Amino acid sequence: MRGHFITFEGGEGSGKSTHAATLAQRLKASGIDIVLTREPGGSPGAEIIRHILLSGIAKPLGAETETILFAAARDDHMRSTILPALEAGQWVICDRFIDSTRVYQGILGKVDGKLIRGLERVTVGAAMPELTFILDVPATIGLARAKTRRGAGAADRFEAESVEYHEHLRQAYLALAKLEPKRCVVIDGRAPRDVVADRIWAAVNQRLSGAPAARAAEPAAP
Ligand code: T5A
Repeated sequence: MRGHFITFEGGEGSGKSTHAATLAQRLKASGIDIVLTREPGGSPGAEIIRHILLSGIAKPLGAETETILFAAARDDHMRSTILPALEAGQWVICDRFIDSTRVYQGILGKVDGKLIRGLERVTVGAAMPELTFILDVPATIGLARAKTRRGAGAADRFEAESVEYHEHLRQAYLALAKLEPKRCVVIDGRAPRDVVADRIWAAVNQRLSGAPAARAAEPAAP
């Protein structure tokens, strides 16, 4: 049986890593076999490309080259981590995925949609996420959280962009969610952590077959 594929998206500091990890723990505690992963990265080859992208050394090459690098990382991640896990019946939770490319490179970076869709077809094909949580927080809140979390460390390539850039990003995610309401669930990331976690848990149980609540409701085998 193929496992389920869930992704977390949103701006910087919106709580993706926190809630991807919380959901993974809750599913594990319910007896579901989970792979928690992230992009860019999630496989040895893709982690090398992550380092190049987030250091900012590829920025002077332009948004198209960055898009191709994100796609190269995704291709390795799909083949090494995501597809084998799904084929083995595990559930995959990924912190950022294709919507990050659509929004950061496509909408903000103005990279041609044809290139983005073509790379998506080659790297992801039919293995699209079934459920995507878009954590929504105003850019000022997200950037402040990201800054507190990183402490004295320097902002990475994308965190270093302006507040206007990040607010535009937020609106782009909300527009994307409207285009794909079956897959995307927008969650208010300003709510307290436990409230956000409970909303995510409820959506997983409502939308995915074989989720813990659905399994509990199934009649016991004779
Ligand atoms: N990128 C990525 C692209 O441009 N294209 C692509 O195709 C892909 C895949 C990745 C960068 O790469 C870009 C986008 C990104 O800029 P990253 O280091 O992986 O960079 O960073 P982010 O994904 O942005 O992750 P962040 O760590 O900045 O943010 P998260 O994961 O959204 O936030 P999280 O969970 O770490 O939380 C931040 C802080 O807020 C607190 C947490 O405890 C933490 O301290 N927090 C809350 N506080 C109050 N209330 C809540 N409800 C809270 N939830 C979390």
